Amino acid sequence: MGFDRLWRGGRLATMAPDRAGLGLIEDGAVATRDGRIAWIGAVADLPRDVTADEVIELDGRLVTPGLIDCHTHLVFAGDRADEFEMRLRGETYETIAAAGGGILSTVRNTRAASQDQLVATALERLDRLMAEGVTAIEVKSGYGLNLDSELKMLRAARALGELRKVEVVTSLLAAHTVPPEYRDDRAAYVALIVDAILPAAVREGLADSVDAFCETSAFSPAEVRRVFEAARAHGLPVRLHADQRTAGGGAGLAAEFGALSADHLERTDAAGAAAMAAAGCVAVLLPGAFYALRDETAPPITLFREAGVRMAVATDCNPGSSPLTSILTALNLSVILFGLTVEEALLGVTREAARALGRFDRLGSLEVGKACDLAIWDATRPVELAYWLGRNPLRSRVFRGEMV
Ligand code: DI6
Ligand code: FE
Repeated sequence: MGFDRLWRGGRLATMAPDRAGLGLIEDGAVATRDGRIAWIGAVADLPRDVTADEVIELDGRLVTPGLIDCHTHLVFAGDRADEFEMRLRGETYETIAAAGGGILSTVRNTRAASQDQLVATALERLDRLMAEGVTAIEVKSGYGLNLDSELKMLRAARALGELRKVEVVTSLLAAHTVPPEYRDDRAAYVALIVDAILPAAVREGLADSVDAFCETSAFSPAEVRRVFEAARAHGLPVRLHADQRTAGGGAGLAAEFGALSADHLERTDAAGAAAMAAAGCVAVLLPGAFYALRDETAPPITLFREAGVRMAVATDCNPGSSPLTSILTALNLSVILFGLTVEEALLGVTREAARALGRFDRLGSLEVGKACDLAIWDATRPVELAYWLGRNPLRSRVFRGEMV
């Protein structure tokens, strides 16, 4: 039996759903052929006639699937450090946004930036995430808010996937906030999304899914509904920023449309959690935003557990509410601030994150046939990934079977 590469003698956290917990295989081996996992199991069970072009000894190290950051706003121009200082002095995210700052301040910078500039600044952030073992990342638009700039953002996101060994999944988030030129005619902006921006993104193959910000400061459930119906007509899956700052029935709305995920969810109630469970909608938890906004209402983890809602964890990397470029820090924050177990948190950046992207058929666990994307750690116990703050125990990253 011939493989391209064989890693042996490690603790494999497979995240396979047919195994308990993290699906650990002690003294395990994993082999790749043509970028996929061709064999995985205990070293003792390796076929006698096994050969590989390269054999790597793991010396007891922990191996996980490559990490997946399933919710980011990685592409943007400028920063909002000045607004951070205003918040430290007592202003709120909402008062800053109402005064024309917030998302709209990043929109001004992003509209003025070239695609190349957007790529260059996003690469710096992407490289930090990849250095922590990230092999797949979702990237949203939402700071363009017109046809040209939304497409420019999505093209920049696609370019990231060509420049680096990482899988990029895009979401069209034109429904992030109403741009100033449509302030007095919101319906016209929703129509622009539905009639022009979404169809153009689909034509160019730029959008893998459609997202919206359902919030009193952004879009109402009725407006989100129009965007989601258009997405459905184009055959695109949806996901939703829901119940973050105010309880608006966002979780139920996401479930009603069979959304891949509903995200944030600080103010989701039991009915919302039940609807999500019934729809198989993943709860994407974003502790970076909760932390940076000094929110005091954590998402209802107990309700999600009781209802059987799957939970993912992501950075929400963005210049306003979550200037976080570390998936390992997101792990730490999720266990400290939200009370996730280490197991839940690790499943949340692998298996459940893959589900939130609709890509669990190919990513998110170590199983034969899946992409051979691995994170190999200078650690033996899974808890070590959530334990350190600011220490990165990654030893190597494998993308499609290649050491990178
Ligand atoms: N929720 C968030 O936390 C980000 N977007 C969203 O819909 C914030 C984006 C920003 O403030 O720039
Ligand atoms: Fe977000």
